[in-house]
Amino acid sequence: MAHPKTGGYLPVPNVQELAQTWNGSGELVPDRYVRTEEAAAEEVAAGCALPVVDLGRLLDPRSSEQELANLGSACQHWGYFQLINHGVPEEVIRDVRRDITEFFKLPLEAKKACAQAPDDIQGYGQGFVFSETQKLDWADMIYLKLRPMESRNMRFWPAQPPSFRNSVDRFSTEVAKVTSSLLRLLAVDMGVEPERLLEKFGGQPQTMKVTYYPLCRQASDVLGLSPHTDACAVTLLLHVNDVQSLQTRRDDGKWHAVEPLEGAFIVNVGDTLEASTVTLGPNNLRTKVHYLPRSHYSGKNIKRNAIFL
Ligand SMILES: O=C(O)CCC(=O)C(=O)O
Repeated sequence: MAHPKTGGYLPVPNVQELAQTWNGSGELVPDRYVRTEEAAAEEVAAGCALPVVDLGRLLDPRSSEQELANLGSACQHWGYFQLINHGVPEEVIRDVRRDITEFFKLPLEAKKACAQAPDDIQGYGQGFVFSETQKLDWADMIYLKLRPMESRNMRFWPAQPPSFRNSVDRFSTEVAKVTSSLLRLLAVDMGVEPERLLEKFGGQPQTMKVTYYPLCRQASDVLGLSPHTDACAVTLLLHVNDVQSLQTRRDDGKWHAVEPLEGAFIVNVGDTLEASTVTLGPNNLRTKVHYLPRSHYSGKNIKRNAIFL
């Protein structure tokens, strides 16, 4: 998602807290969250055939050519795919999910120990609030810079639960390996030298956004997250629970509901990767492919961990 400025966001009410009292109140959802027309604006196609890409097969010389065609097609027609056999150990995923879940269960005051600061987009709060009158997403989040190491500001890293920092650190290391492999493979698909994308994006910041979408009694009137594309090269999304609500628009122009496979990363082509399919080509014209960046979300009751590179 684009970060139009590097300063902080305007403070708004905590949605998890609001939902806790409002859901049982019988009152209508506060007007700043009502987006009935937007939420109903577009039809969602039935069923989901989001392509599944197997990193193990991509890295195996016996199957890499066939799987690379699968990867390329997913990036060109969907801008999205589910990545399986990605090699991140199960316990690393289990631990980060557990600690994220525990963090959001903490009382508000404890979570606020790592609240966003006025001049920084990191920390616990809400994202992309730039005006007192804009409509709001039905979600809270924590956003952290993970890499390079010197970009980490531990003031925003939860100290509760006590294993949180270690879990996120291990997760970040594993995800960095996955993204390096993907960037090499995507370069091959684009028809440029395998190291070309790594040279361009390898040193770029890795950030993590964990979003909590509280249950909403008026779910059809709110949006968990406004439609957007991601400003980064690639996003790896990990579902923390099994509530389905992510939607994506592919090149047929329709929205498709994503049904995540257990343990898979949902990988999203970001704007800068899409732009690379133009700028890295011969004479800066175009590589042999053109990727599609697109994503949309309208979540209701879910925590999700998105790593951006
Ligand atoms: O939570 C999701 O499913 C999507 C997250 C996302 O697209 C974002 O934070 O930019």
